[in-house]
This record gives sequence, structure tokens and C-alpha cells, in this order.
Amino acid sequence: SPSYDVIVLGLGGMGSAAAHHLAARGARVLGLEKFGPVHQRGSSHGGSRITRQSYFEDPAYVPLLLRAHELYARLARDSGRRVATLCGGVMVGRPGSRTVAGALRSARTWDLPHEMLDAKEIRRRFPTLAPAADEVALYEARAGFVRPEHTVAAQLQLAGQSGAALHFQEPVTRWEALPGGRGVRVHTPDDTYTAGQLVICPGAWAPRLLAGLGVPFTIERQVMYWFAPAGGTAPYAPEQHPVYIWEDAAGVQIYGFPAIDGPDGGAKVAFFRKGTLCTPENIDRTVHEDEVRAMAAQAARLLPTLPGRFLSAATCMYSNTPDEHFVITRHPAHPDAVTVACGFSGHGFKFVPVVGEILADLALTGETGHPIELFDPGRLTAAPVPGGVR
Ligand code: PYC
Repeated sequence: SPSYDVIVLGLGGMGSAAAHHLAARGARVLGLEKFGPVHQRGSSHGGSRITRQSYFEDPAYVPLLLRAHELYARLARDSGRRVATLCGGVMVGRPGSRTVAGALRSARTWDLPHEMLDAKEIRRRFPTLAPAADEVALYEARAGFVRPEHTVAAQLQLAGQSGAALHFQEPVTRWEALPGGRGVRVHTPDDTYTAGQLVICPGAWAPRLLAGLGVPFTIERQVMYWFAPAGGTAPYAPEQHPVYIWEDAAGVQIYGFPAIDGPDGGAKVAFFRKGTLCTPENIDRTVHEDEVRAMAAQAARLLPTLPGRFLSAATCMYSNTPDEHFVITRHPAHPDAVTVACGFSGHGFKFVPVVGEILADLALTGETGHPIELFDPGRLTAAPVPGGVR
């Protein structure tokens, strides 16, 4: 059975980033992926993901975002692919909403360039947006969108150029850490492989592949929608239109993009959460008319011209942790041989290249200089009960 320095399980956004960073540092890497390269079956498709820096979720993410922005620029340079575009972004809602207040907290904590806009100023600067009189926005120029498919393709390309072996259509059926610190063994229908280190980036397959971690993941079906705006896409061109996250008075968030694929591509919009529970096996890939109607109605409240004509929709999956913070760690049961990155909870893609860097650090040196304390799964697992009985 062939042997490697590191096996990377899963070659979606995070796994392809890990394979790229590990191989670039000279490790002998095997990447194993259940589907083909750049597939549509997980959480790394749909043409666009938001990137931003004034992070409403927690200021602890900001240093990672700053590094991710640098690494996206480097990835674009090294691969020759357009992976990220900073067209600006607005976080819109009432001043006390999580979206606005949280973004402002991160901006102030890290002294990030930003502007606060009242409703009148939002309408003046961005005429497609029609906020209520009591809504405001945090605008930042260093927000925009990343391209998930181009990003994965770029990372696979660079991993391959650095000598990584990348096997597609080869699902991992089982893995085990070998006793005595002798690395790991990974089984697929085709072969059994050994390596010193295993990096697991399972996406929505975390509940099965990382059952031993003890984290109660939930997998959520999400829908992305594309509409042709009434009156044409010109006002939605990325040269003048920001990405946006808008939180209404009930706390419901939608997010969306400019028309990034030209006049015929429409503009993408989606609910941030509000998904339904699923598994990768039973997810309903059909998008129903009532869903399209609900999306159009909510989008029209902020962007009255956006839902001119429904063009298309696609499903994908979030892999949620209970507190929606990531899990990035050495595996607590196999700290010498196994590293995991999972539970990205619908907001991970913008971090892809910095997660690749962190995973390479952890797998090759056992530690990282990046701040990942927030991502320790110990916060989510029940404390061991004395006597070992739960
Ligand atoms: O991470 O910015 C984000 C995001 C918006 C909607 C889903 N994820």
C-alpha cells in the first residue's frame, strides 16, 4: 500500500487548500475525493461567496480574514485565475442588529477602514437598495466576492504542479490512526494507503467521517437564487454594486451579489440561514415554487427591482456547529496524526486559503501561529463525567 507524508481527505474548498499548501512546502501529499474535481455536490459551488473583513460574527476572525485576503491575491497571481474581486460590501439593518453592530465592533476593534451610512446615504450611493428609514449600513471597500469553483480549481492546479497525487472518484470508506504514533491508514474501495499525517476536510460528510469527534453537527439544505432584475442588470454591475448582507427587524438575514456574470447571468441572492435539515444522501435538490416566491418577496423589501424574473436556483449544504463557529484542530483522540477542519457553518469559504495554511502548519509542525482558539471543539463536546458514564 502506497505511503505518503500527508493524506488529505476531501478536495473541496478546504481540502484543496490544504493539499496546495502542504505540497508547496515539499510534503508528499495524497488527496482523496469522493466526486470529481470542482463538483457541485457539497458546499463549494454556486459561482460566488461573500468576502468581507468587518466580521459581525466575532472580531476573533479578523486576523484570519486579513491573511485570507493576502492569500487570495497570491492564489490569483500564482494560478492565473480570477478568484476574488473586491467590489465593496454593505452590512445593512437596524443599528442594534447583529449584522450592523457586530460588523462595527470588528471594524473598531481592528481599526478597519469603513463608513457608516444612514438610509438616505445608502439610497444615494447604491440606488438599487431601498432601506427603511431606521436602517443603516456599514460599508467597507475591502469586501466583495470570491469564486468557489475557480478557487478550488486553482488550488488543485497548484497542488498538482507541486507534485501532489490527487485521486478523484475515490471515496474514503474508513480511516484509523495506527498505534504507537505510526501514522494513519486510510481505506478506499481501490486501495489502502498509509501516511504520517491525515488531514480531514469532510464538509457535509463530517457526521459520518468525524463521528468520534463528539461535535453535534447539523447539515442544512440551502438554496441560492438568480434573478434578472427588472429594468436590466446595468445598475447591478459589480463596478457600482456592492455585495450585501441585510438583516430585517425579525433577525432574518439575506445576502447577495452584483450581477457578476454579465447581462445574462442575473444577480444571485439567498437567505443566509433558514435552511432545512438534510444529509448529503437525502438532500432535496429540487427548488420549489413557494421557495422562489418567499425569496423574491424578502429580496424585494430591500432591492425592489431585483426579483424581476426568476432565472434559476441551486442547492448546497451548510455544515453547522451549535454556535456557528468553525472546528479547526488536531483531533483530540489522535493529536499526533490527525488534523480536522469542519463545521464551517455557512461562512467558511472566504477563509479557504488561510485554512489551508493553518492545516499545513498543524499537520507538519503540530502547531500554528494563527489564532484558532475559537475553533477548539472542546467548547462543544460534553465534559467527561467522573467515572466515564454519561
Ligand atoms: O459568509 O458572508 C458570508 C455569508 C453570507 C451568506 C452566507 N455566508
